[in-house]
Amino acid sequence: MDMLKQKFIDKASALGAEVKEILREHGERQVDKVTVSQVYGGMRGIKSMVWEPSALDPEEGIRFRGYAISELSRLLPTADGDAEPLPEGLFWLMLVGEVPTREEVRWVTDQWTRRSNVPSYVFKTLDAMPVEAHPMSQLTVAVMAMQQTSIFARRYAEGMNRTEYWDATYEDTMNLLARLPRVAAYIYRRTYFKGDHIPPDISLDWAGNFAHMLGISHPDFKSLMRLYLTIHADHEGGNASAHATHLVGSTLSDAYLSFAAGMNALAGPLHGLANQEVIKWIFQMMDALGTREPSEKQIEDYVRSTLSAGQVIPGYGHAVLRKPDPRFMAQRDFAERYIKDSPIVDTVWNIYKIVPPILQSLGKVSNPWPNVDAHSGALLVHYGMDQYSFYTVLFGVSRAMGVLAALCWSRALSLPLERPKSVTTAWIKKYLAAQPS
Ligand code: CMX
Repeated sequence: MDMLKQKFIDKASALGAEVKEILREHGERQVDKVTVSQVYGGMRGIKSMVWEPSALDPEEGIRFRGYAISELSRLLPTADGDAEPLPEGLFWLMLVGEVPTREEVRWVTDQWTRRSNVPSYVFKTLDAMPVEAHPMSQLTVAVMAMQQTSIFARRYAEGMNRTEYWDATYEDTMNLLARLPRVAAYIYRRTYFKGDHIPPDISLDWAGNFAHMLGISHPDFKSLMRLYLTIHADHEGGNASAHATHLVGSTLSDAYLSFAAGMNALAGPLHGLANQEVIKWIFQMMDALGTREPSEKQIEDYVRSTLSAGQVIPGYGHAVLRKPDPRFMAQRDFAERYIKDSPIVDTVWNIYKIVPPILQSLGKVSNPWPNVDAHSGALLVHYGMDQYSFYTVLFGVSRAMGVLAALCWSRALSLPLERPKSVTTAWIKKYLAAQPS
């Protein structure tokens, strides 16, 4: 058994025993009360699932196994000569709850390199699609094509014992994570560069090799990819892509089927697609104003016209966060360290000054602050990646680490089929009528 797998099952066995005990002693105790607004309102705040890799605090933002993003930058191993954390280290941390050593991170890089071969029929499947197909649709199709190679699906069909589900899920997770950069880079190059593909460089780390295969040659772009793939990896379990992965996984669908479901959720404009919408909106504003350097007054007028047209300001607001997203701040910090004089970055910073008070003044927006998507596109544009319809694929490659680490935990803890109860409005009315007001 490999060392990460061994470490994972040791931790999972210990936590599994603890959970059994918690359920035996406290199973009937109440965690929370549910309100009628929550029943109608997208289940906001209802505590109804466990998710080990990360937890989200409305004020402080995301913590991966208790560590804030600022701490990860200090604690996780980096590539030689780089300051940004290696995403492989975050995956290790999310899976087993320990900050890995340099050697352990190197081991993950090596594993993912060894497992990165993508069957040629997957590329042929992609080539059968029109290049105009949205890159997120292409990603889901490629993941579904790879499902044919699922170790979980094969072993399940052969009659696998349920005590081995976690093992097969771990194998699928490692293989899928290893292959995703290759698949995503293939989609990028076929969609925007007439299929002029760049072979992998196996001397590089996971994110560095991804940057290389995308074909963006600026050396800082590798650093950006390392940071980008780290900070987008997980946002606890209730967000739509994580929850969709979890829900589908709860039927014992394998990692490929489950992750593809999560990616379909990420492709929605209220979720991950917001990262493309932000830059699309900024480009539209610049075109409408006829300048690449809009003034604060011009931005303010454009924000108001967007709201009057009944549209949201993409990249602002959040279902849980109530402060500026630390992932936005981490990208701002990256821009401060690496980028001088970029009109697109300056515009993003000006939007950050202007949008929150306007949203606040509407009196209905729960969180007027920027989320992760408000900044990411500007960094990509700066390094020459202005094909914004690809941006959500980058988010998806990163998000795979969190949702698949969580899927390993679901299998190891034998979490059951997810099946919440729905009610009709007639039931709500009857229930309310029977309650003292
Ligand atoms: N611009 C304009 N109006 C906004 C807004 C924004 N950025 N954010 C919220 N509102 C509005 C909502 O549309 C809602 O209006 P109605 O009551 O008229 O329907 C009202 O404010 C209350 O919504 P909320 O409680 O503040 O926010 P929700 O939890 O319902 O939704 C989110 C959260 C992210 C969908 C919402 O803020 C939004 O649409 N933001 C823009 C899209 C975006 O950036 N999404 C990415 C989120 C991060 C990610 O998943 O990647």
